[in-house]
This record gives sequence, C-alpha cells and structure tokens, in this order.
Amino acid sequence: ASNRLRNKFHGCLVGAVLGDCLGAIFENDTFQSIPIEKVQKFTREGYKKQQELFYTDDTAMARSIADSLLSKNGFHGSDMAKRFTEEYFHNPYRGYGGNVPTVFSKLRDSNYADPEGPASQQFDGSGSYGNGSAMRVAPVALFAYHDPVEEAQTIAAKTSRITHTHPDGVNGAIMQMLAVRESVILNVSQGLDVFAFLDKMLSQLKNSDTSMENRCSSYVESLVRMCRLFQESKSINSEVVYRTFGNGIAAIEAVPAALMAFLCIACEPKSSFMDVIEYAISLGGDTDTIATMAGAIAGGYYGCDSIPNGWIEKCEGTAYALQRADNLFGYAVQRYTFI
Ligand code: F2R
Ligand code: MG
Ligand code: MG
Ligand code: MG
Repeated sequence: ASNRLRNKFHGCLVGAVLGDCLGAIFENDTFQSIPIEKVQKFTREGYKKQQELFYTDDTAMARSIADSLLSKNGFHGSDMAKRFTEEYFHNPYRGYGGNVPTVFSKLRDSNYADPEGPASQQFDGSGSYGNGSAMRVAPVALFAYHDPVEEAQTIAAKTSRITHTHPDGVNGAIMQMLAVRESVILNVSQGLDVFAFLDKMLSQLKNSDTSMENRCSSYVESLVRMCRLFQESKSINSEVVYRTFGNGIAAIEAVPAALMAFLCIACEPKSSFMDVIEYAISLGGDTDTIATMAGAIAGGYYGCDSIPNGWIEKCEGTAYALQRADNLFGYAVQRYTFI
C-alpha cells in the first residue's frame, strides 16, 4: 500500500510538469485549431524531435510551494512569497501572467513584510481571478495528505492569497487541491465513480472555509453542471466541455475544464494518463495550465508507472518533481505515524 501511494505522489507532481511542458507547445491555440488528432501527432511522435520541452511559470511556482512547505514544515507566508519572487527575478521568461509581476516587485520592495498585501491591491483592490494560484497547488494536496481536509483547504487558500486574493482565484486553488487529493485517495483498479467524486467535491467545497470567501457558489455551480452533463451522457465530447466551461486564463474557466478533462477520460473503461493530457490540451486556450492541472489529478490517480517514459525523459524538471514527491511522501508518512 505504501509503494502504491508513493507511486501516486510521484505521478501527481511529474504529471503536473508534463502537462505544463506539453501544453505550453499549444498555448493560446483556439479550440477549433487543435483537434485531438493534431495534439496526438505531437504527443505521440512530434515531441521526439524536440531536444527538450521546457516548463513554464506553472511548474516554477509549484516548485516554490513544495520547497517552502518542506523547509518550513508548514505554511510560512513570507518564506513562500520570497521564493516565488526570487524565482521570478531569477528567470522572468517563463510566461508569467500579465499582472502578477507587479506583486513580485512590491513583495521584494517591502521585504516580504506583508505577504498578502500586494496581491490584495491588484485590479483596484479586487484581487486577481487568474488561474495562477490553482495551477501550482498540487504540492499542498500531498503535503497535507494525512491532515483533515479543512487543514489542506486552509493551506491552499493561504498559498493563493500571496498572489491571488479574488474569491474566484482562492476558491479555484481550493477546488484544484481537492481534486488532486481525491485522485490520490482513489484506487484506480476499482474504476472511477464520477458521481461519487463530484458529490464529495461538492460537499467539501460547501463545508469548507471557502464559505468565508462567499463566492464558492461559482465553483459549486460548475460542479452541479458537471453532474448534469454526466447524467445526460457518460461520454462527453471536448466541444461540450469547451462550450460549457471555457478554456481561458480565469480560474473559473480553467479549473473546471481541467477537472472535466480528467473525469471524461477516467470514467471510460480503458483510459490512461496520456489520454487525459491529450484531451486537456485539445480544449485549446490556456493549454499549459489546463493540462498541468489535469496532469496533477491524472498522475495522482493512475500513478507514475502509467506515465510514458518518453515524456518524462523529454520534459525539463521531471527529476526535481520526483525528488520533491519523495520528500512530500516522507513528510506525509512521518506525520501519519506521529498523528
Ligand atoms: N500568461 C500566460 N501566458 C501568456 C504568456 C505571455 C507571456 N508574457 C509571454 O508572451 O511570454 N500564462 C501564465 O499566466 C496564467 C496565470 O496567470 P496569473 O498568475 O493568474 O496572472 P495574473 O496577472 O494575476 O492574471 C492573469 C490575467 O487575468 C486577468 N485578470 C485577473 N484578475 C482580474 C481582475 N480582477 N480583473 C480583470 N482582469 C483580471 C488579467 O488579464 C491578468 O493579466 C497561466 O496561464 C500561466 O501559464
Ligand atoms: Mg504557464
Ligand atoms: Mg480542440
Ligand atoms: Mg497557462
């Protein structure tokens, strides 16, 4: 059982990196311009001709989250803010969102004294609703794996507020963390019960401290829509997903799109990690971010053994992801025995 869980931790973080690196190739392509066949031409053969596929801000920030949680044995706002910022100034060319660099500059200028302050000033005080805090949250699900779900939700919210304080940003990070957590809990050999998955997410979102945000209703609404779509048909094509949820940079579009990519594929009798990534990319739009989130969920579900070696070898940062997944596994196990 312990090896199975370790394999799922590996799959989760490596899956996130692969979704980012492969998805980045198609970033901003429209839904119509990338049918699944075009995606597969690259993900099955075309990628082999590339020397390396590079990760973007999604992975850069996820690494800072894992590093900070592990080094501080928990959430530490100033430390995490410093790591995000130093990583950004070390390499600002990872395709960061349009406005988030302002947060990094202000954090650095104020010596990280108020980790949520600069983010709360974004967009005239409404905060960012971009998907930038959901895209990087997977390590939180692993770090707090053996903690009560409320604790995991609180940490996810705190990591979000360093850059994204808008309720849709914060709740998007919580929703993505919950999806990753559940995928790691589930046993792939038992098959996926989509309705049980969605019911659990619904009750956790409703009962969580997201109610403080007063806007979790947007995501609750998305989950209810997912239930309805699956009630109508078990096989949902990508056009329905794209038209219902969108594929944009707003968390309220990208987070549900990523979860749907996982659910639509994983509920099929024969499915794989590769199918989830390809489906996620074929949605178009913010492909690196939709695929990194779908990749974290799918990797946590199927485990690292199910991930193509060719992809792992070509993508930048997979060795680091494996190492950090091991560290998080060690931490979670140690906490479990302590609890
Ligand atoms: N940005 C990209 N991809 C484009 C790459 C362009 C790059 N500069 C280049 O050409 O090299 N990808 C990455 O950005 C997304 C995550 O963004 P994040 O961290 O959420 O950024 P930000 O700036 O906070 O928000 C993004 C945009 O959303 C709109 N927005 C957000 N909140 C808003 C609000 N309250 N009111 C109005 N607009 C709001 C703004 O347009 C922001 O610029 C990921 O896709 C990552 O891969
Ligand atoms: Mg990116
Ligand atoms: Mg398409
Ligand atoms: Mg993106």
